[in-house]
Amino acid sequence: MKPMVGDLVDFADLSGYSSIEEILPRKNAMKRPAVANLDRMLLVLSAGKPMPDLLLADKLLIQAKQSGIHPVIVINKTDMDFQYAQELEKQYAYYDTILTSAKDHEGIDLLEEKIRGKCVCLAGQSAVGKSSLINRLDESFGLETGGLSKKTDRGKHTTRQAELFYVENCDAYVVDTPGFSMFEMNLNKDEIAGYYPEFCTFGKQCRFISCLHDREPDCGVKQAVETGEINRERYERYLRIIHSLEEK
Ligand SMILES: Nc1nc2c(ncn2[C@@H]2O[C@H](COP(=O)(O)OP(=O)(O)O)[C@@H](O)[C@H]2O)c(=O)[nH]1
Ligand SMILES: [Mg+2]
Ligand SMILES: [Zn+2]
Repeated sequence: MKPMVGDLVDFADLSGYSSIEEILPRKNAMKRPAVANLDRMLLVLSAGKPMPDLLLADKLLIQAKQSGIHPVIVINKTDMDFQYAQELEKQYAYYDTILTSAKDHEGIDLLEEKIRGKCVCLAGQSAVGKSSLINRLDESFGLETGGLSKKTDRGKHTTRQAELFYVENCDAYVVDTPGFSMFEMNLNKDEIAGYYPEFCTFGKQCRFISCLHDREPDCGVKQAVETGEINRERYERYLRIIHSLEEK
């Protein structure tokens, strides 16, 4: 069954998976954002306002991997702070990343390459430019985009439902999703490291197979953080995630 363009997925009702299944027969499903049958998740980060919530980004990357969905990191708003965009690219060196500016029509060709022939969703915080990027793929979509709320510098949540679009010139189905700011993960702390590509590489050198890369001696991951081969900020956010899971 082919998905119908313009189909709406009720994002507010997370328990209502049946409505999504009716649109797209599921081969994989992610709870947040509530989308199914995806080849790829495009995680959009903003290099300017709103500043990216990288803890949320890391959790989404874990979630995508766990769901068997290949993540692509789209660093948007490069026109606002190109240096920071490059710094983000470095933090996520073990991922597939592209740099874009929806405002200046930069990197749209790279975006097209990443979605060609695929079914993808755009995920990420509110106001990072998800809907703006989809408009750049086909201006006739005319998606509503929103400014930042002056008071909070947070997004105004213009997109309220996950909506499916067909991009003709690259034969791609694209799901726009509303932004969100947090979610709970249903994972055990000892599973988390397995979803970090860079930890899998350097974890082979840990003394203990069950190493959490936290307080254990002879840890290959901690050594790689010291040498700069693993990004320290990514590692520190990882510790925050596993410690928050310990508290529960
Ligand atoms: N400077 C700049 N602003 C952008 C860019 N992309 C989107 N915006 C602006 O950011 C705001 C939020 O965009 P929107 O597409 O609604 O974000 P969404 O909530 O992620 O769908 C709007 O005011 C856009 O015009 C960009 O690349 N550069
Ligand atoms: Mg939007
Ligand atoms: Zn270790």
